[in-house]
Amino acid sequence: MSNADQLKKAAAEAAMQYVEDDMIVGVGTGSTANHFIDLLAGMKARIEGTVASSEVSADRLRKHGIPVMDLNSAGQLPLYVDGADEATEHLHLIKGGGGALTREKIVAAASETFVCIADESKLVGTLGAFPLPVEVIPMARSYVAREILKMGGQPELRQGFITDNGNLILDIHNLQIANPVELEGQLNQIAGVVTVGIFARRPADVLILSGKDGVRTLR
Ligand code: ABF
Repeated sequence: MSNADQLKKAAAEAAMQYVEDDMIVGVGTGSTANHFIDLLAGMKARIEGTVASSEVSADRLRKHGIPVMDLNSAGQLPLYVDGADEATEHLHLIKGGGGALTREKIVAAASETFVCIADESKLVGTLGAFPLPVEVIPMARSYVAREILKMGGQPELRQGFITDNGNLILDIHNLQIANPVELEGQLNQIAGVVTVGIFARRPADVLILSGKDGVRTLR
């Protein structure tokens, strides 16, 4: 396992302490979340099931024999564990590099505690060096891109990518996100935007960061 992968696994291991018996656990997407899924397999008999934030994660969960439930039948979730592309000390995040941001935002919204797991390289002072993913309805692609240009961002269509919901992703470059709560709201207001990859209005509740000196937790 590479060093980077070991750090991701360490963060996932630290998140296991939040999993309790009989829980329905919200499970995220990406290489860090994959470590969490693999660890969850070790206690699958003790949890009631999971809700997945993507088809890819649902497949991985099922391969381990972990039950995957529909959010509509699961109701409010006690816990959601997922990675991020960038995170601040205020627990604001950029997510969606893997394209699963809409379901991730829904699962985060429906969860009491959102535990974000990441290696320390994801911690930034200001969000925006990572291109901000925005999921858009296909017919609104050009309109949304023009509106984003007016706001000073450089939108780029993610080539050859369709989300689990049948939509497109614009990745916005050159943003210095000084006020994530405000920008999340502004982008959400553009007609045709489905989901913005800023998670600031509903930030993480716990941020587990792993580095060469160990794991630390921000709240
Ligand atoms: C998901 O996976 C996303 O929101 C984010 O884009 C990505 C992080 O992936 P990784 O853990 O592979 O860096 O959580």
